[in-house]
Amino acid sequence: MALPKAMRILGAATFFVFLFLVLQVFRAEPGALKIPETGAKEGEGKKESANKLDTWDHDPQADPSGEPPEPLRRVSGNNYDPDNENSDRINATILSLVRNEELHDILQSMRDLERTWNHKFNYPWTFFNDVPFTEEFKEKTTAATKAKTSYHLVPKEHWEIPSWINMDLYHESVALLRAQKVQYMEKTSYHQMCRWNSGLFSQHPALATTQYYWRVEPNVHFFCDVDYDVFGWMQDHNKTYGFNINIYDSAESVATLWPETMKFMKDHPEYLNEGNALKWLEDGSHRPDNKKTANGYSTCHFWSNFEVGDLSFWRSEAYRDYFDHLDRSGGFFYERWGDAPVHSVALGLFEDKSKIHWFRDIGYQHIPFFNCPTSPKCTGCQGGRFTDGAAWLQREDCRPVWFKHVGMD
Ligand SMILES: Nc1nc2c(ncn2[C@@H]2O[C@H](COP(=O)(O)OP(=O)(O)O)[C@@H](O)[C@H]2O)c(=O)[nH]1
Ligand SMILES: [Mg+2]
Repeated sequence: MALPKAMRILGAATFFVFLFLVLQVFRAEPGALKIPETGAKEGEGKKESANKLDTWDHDPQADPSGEPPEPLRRVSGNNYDPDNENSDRINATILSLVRNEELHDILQSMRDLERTWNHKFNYPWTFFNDVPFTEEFKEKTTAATKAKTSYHLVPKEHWEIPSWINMDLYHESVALLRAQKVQYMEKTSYHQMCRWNSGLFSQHPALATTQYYWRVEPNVHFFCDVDYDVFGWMQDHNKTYGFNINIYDSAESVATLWPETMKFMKDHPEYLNEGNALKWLEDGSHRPDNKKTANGYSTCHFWSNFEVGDLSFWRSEAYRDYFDHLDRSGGFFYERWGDAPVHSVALGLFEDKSKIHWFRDIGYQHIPFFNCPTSPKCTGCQGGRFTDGAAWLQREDCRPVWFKHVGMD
């Protein structure tokens, strides 16, 4: 017997409401990314999919986020007090290469990291400089923390332009890459800084007995309360490296980094880790032009002004050999290889990708980019915001490529 018309309309309406609700539930699933596999080959001239909004439906940071998985080491009683000789602190330091003129800016970074994390855990601060720190610098930074502070000179032989660099070629290269708008190409100290951060910081005698470090730059911001021992977490979860922003580099600045790397790998296939992230390093699907200019490297890298890492990796035989190879090739000067791409390529090749961790819960800004979680622990940044700069900066975000190949752990 046919149902009355009103019943049929009600039935259909109920069905559509149900369907709508089911779709909403699926859309809201935390971290659900939509990264289309275009299947396009490099150089097919396919229109570049450059807009973040084209490539994933929303930033995973717009989803509520909490803390990483247990075990998490917490403050309990005086276990992390600054003067506790038997504290639960592990062998780790916060470190910063910084100039005297950046005192004001490093105090800003210290205030934020102390407020959100380190006033609870009291890890020491280790400062490095290529010239002696002023008394004012030492006094003010020491006053900014209850934890220990120490100040160190970078050895001359770690900072000076190496003897094998041909200075005529260097000047010619500077002129050439300046014309290609490579930022900081003309600043010799920038090249020296990138080289030091790539391969020499881990060799500094002041860190000889230190295992983990957290790199902090002047004028960065931290937004979220972090209530666990970040270094302890790295150790307990067997992590080598923690990042929080992943972006593309200026391809011209690293044009021969990948070919040099391939030469090295030809001689040292034994260093390639079975769990490597080669696919991530070579993924040109979002920015094929970058990959082309960088001769095979996507230029996607962990933004190294934030790094939480295990120094053993930078001291490993594989990395020492790799750094020496790169250093000898001269690319820190003839091009403008950054420590970020150099570290990222090495991690992608020599480390198991499961040992690299996205610290989604550590709210952070280094102008012009953010890592901003959606969490009640955060204030001062907008959850899910990637940049407050010009709109085109959105396309610099390459986290989707990392998540595609590795996931969000
Ligand atoms: N002591 C010292 N530190 C430097 C020098 N150049 C850069 N740095 C530090 O190296 C880090 C990166 O430099 P920065 O100017 O922030 O580069 P950017 O973040 O790439 O724009 C910061 O911690 C700087 O303080 C230098 O010539 N001497
Ligand atoms: Mg900086």
